[in-house]
Amino acid sequence: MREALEKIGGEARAAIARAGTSADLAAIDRRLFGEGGEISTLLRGIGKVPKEERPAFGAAANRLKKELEEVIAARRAALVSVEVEAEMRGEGFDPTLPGTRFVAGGLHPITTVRRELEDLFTSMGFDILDGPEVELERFNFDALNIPPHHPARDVFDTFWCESIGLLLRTHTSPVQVRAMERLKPPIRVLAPGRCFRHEDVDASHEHTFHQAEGLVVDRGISVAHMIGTMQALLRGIFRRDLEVRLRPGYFPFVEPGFELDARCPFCDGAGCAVCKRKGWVEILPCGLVHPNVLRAGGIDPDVYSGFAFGLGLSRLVMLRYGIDDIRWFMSGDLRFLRQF
Ligand code: FA5
Repeated sequence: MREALEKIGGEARAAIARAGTSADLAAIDRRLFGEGGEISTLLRGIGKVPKEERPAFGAAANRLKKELEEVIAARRAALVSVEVEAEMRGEGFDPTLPGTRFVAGGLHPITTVRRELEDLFTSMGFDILDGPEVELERFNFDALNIPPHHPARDVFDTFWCESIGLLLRTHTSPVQVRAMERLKPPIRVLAPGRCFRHEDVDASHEHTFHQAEGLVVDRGISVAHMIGTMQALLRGIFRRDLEVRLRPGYFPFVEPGFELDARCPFCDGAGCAVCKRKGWVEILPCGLVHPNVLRAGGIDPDVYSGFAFGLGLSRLVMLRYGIDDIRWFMSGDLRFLRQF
């Protein structure tokens, strides 16, 4: 066995010294250390060496392994530096050429529109906030004026985690309270992110979808500020002014609450397939922040007021690009993704 060790060592040292390129060296490395390589096989065979010789043989084999690894590393460094220099001296090498693009993918349409929204709201003085997707029951419901047993809990088809009090957030509204707890008024935040509901999935309902929460809190905030901000949002997304209207809507965390519609951007109100001949498209629910929610966030409702909205980002992206089925977004189908 000792002779075997010496033979492998001698041949390996000579081969490494002879290697003329880093590719030759890589082949030697594989021959010694790869699957079924000479050193690997030798080390695996230690068990067959007589018991009394085993410790000395094991130590010698490991010494050789370490030595050869070091010799290979040193030789590799020398060869690579010679090769790089040769390549740079060689004809056809132009260091001023732009690099090769190594990212082959593109942005998902939801990411594109989310980034546009973030730019737009940043330009209006908003901060962009993030919130946890696994949320406390307190933030998702209680602090939003939805106590246990309130019937409004039923409309959110919630994924509960087994541990008590945790769930996959059903909306981005929990970030409202988190923002109020952390920031002092004036508050202007946009919080885009994923939400989860135990939905019956169809062309317009997914179990995982995107929303963007907006919250403004200051002295004297009214519905007029909210409408102005929503018009700016629509102008940013559809690149022109769209008429809006408010319908009453119920959400326990706003009072008054509204559903905001816009004139259909595709037919200007004449009626088409997108707006189902109504001339209006639903854009988002919104309203003035309920005093109980301000209190839960540590803000005095006698001094401050605010508005909030919960934009269905996935649905807005569908509207913007004329996408007919929300399931395309997570389908991973390249025929769909390549269009953006
Ligand atoms: C909410 O989630 C409220 N938190 C919104 C809100 C925020 C109201 C602030 C008032 C003030 P709603 O459940 O309606 O509300 O959802 C808001 C939007 O998310 C919907 O208009 C829709 O565009 C989108 N949405 C809801 N469920 C789904 C789903 N399963 N798949 C895709 N989009 C959905």
